[in-house]
Amino acid sequence: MTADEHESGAAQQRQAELRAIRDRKGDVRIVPDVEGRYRALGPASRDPFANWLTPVEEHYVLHRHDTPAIDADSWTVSLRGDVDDAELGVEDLRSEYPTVAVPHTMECAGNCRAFFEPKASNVDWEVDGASTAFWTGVPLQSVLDAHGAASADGTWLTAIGGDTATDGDVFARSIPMAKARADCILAFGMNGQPLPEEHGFPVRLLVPGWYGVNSVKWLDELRVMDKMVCGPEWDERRDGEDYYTQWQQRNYRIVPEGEEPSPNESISEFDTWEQLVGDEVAHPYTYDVNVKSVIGYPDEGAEVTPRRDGTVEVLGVAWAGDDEVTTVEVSADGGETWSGARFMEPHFPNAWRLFRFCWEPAPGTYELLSRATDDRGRTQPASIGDPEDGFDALDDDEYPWNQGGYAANAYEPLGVSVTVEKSE
Ligand SMILES: Nc1nc2c(c(=O)[nH]1)N[C@H]1C(S)=C(S)[C@@H](COP(=O)(O)O)O[C@H]1N2
Ligand SMILES: [Mo]
Repeated sequence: MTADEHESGAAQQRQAELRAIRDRKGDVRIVPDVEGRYRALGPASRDPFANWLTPVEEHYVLHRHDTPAIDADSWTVSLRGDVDDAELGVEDLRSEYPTVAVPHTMECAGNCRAFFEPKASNVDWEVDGASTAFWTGVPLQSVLDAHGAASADGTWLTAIGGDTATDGDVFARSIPMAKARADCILAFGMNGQPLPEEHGFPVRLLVPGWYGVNSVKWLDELRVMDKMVCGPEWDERRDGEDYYTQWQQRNYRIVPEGEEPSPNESISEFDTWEQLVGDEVAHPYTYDVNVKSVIGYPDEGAEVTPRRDGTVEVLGVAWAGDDEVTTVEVSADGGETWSGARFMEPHFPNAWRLFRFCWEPAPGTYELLSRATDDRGRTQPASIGDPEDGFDALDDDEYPWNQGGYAANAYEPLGVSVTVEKSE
């Protein structure tokens, strides 16, 4: 087989998988991927952003390699490193540990990449790479404790996916042990249903409030370490086969134009925004999600007729990772003036909040924007900056352009244009 034939076989397989997922899910679109590598699907409309819970069918999907065919009866998660070695069967996990359900707004760190100018590479997400589900599984802390895992400050947990690496790049992510023990779960259910194969069947890591990349699907191994995956023993193709640092040290880093991401063995700041504004990490890792909001109703380009009392209800969601959104404002004049929206309770940690704004427009065409602020006083910036400004863009209320198009939370590109008709 020539390299080209191999390439086209892989491309066909990817297309077939994308179509199969779309057929199972229903109301989703295949999201364009400029390099033709990922499997990316998102909701076909803004409807999920006008509702708190995202149906499994509309939950976005993203992964890099083929979905592995896994026999759940024989599948095990291996525990390795500074912990008692073990092979955890999926049924054993279910029966030996307590079951919990946790809400989580999962957002791909590349969400909203389509608004970068010039274009950043890979999947061209608009607002569609974010969804909220209730995840069922077992607390990771109880599994780690039962096997004597190290937990001193500076301990890391590396999760390795069971998807077959396409170019030798095994899907592995490292998170600090403190987060692993605080609220992570080994998940086997989603909104009360068994985990679908494209979401990580039979078991995935779930890291509440942090970018989706950390929630490793088809979990194969958990390794307790004194550093992240970093260094030659992880960086080189072990046995001439695979390497583990691609998704931790190279991709999913916020890197300005013209720079290479510098690897780190350890860091102590896990809030993505704090890494951006602080000095510890030159090229931030995408961990805790930045504050953001999206209007779900009216949808982009909608024509609406006010109710008898002259009002139009604007609905949307706002989230801030493992921080809490405290304020959402809405503007109907492109950001000149802002009014406060109200939250619709209940509020769950690590999940978005549904907001409502009662709007009284005259007939005409409007640009509706939303802007959220978190409990640490951080507000979404207005726009995405230029490559030459680097992280200095923040000083001008602009989110820094970066090579991978990661973690952008600027509000202007996410607005909707709405035409208001005369009320009856
Ligand atoms: N094993 C494995 N896990 C993975 C990925 C992957 O490619 N392989 N993609 C990650 C990324 S980048 C995201 S955003 C989430 C998406 O999860 P979902 O498809 O269930 O929405 O899965 C993460 N877990
Ligand atoms: Mo992602």
